Amino acid sequence: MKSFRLYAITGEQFHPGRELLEVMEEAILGGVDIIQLRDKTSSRPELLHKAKALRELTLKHGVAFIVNDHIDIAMEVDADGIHLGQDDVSLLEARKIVGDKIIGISTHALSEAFLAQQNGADYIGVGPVYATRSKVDVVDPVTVSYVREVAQAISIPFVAIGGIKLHNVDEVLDAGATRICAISEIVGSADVKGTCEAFISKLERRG
Ligand code: TZP
Ligand code: MG
Repeated sequence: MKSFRLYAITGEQFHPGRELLEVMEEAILGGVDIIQLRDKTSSRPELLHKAKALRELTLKHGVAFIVNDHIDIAMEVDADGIHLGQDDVSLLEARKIVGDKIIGISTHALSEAFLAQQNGADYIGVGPVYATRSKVDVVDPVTVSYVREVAQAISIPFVAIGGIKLHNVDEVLDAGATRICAISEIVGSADVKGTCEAFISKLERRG
């Protein structure tokens, strides 16, 4: 898997009146190097349409494209990978379908993180670090000290997620995260590109 550091997930509810593609392209121009289509409300044809468009956009810019939940759509548009939660199809089942595509797994506890690592996840999501309103039925924040534990215990790439903003990302990086993911702070920004550039300069300061 190509390395990544700033991961943006779609969240159209955060940019009313602005087009999905326009917002995500701004994010890419600001330095995002991996994008996930996460959409819990659209119909399958709508999802497929968005996935095709984002696949084209990400290919144009050479950034990775991940589809949340829908393995069939990921396969149909030849996405780079899929992202699955603890209640989705199992990693081992998914691996049989997607072959060597990227598989990312959401984790909230070390036991889940170790299992994902052992079963061949390409990366894990670690969160929510802070409280977030971007996900329904979200578990309690795992906290930055948990991020520190993961950084010490896990050897596959992990991405910190959940309530991460420009104003608190430094403490997540201090805890050992080298990859950051955000929805609302990026796509809900009045200056999407500038926000991504600011994240990147904080990431770069840590090397
Ligand atoms: N998984 C854990 S927290 C979260 C997801 C999808 C939502 C993150 O959104 P935000 O707006 O960056 O808090
Ligand atoms: Mg899911």
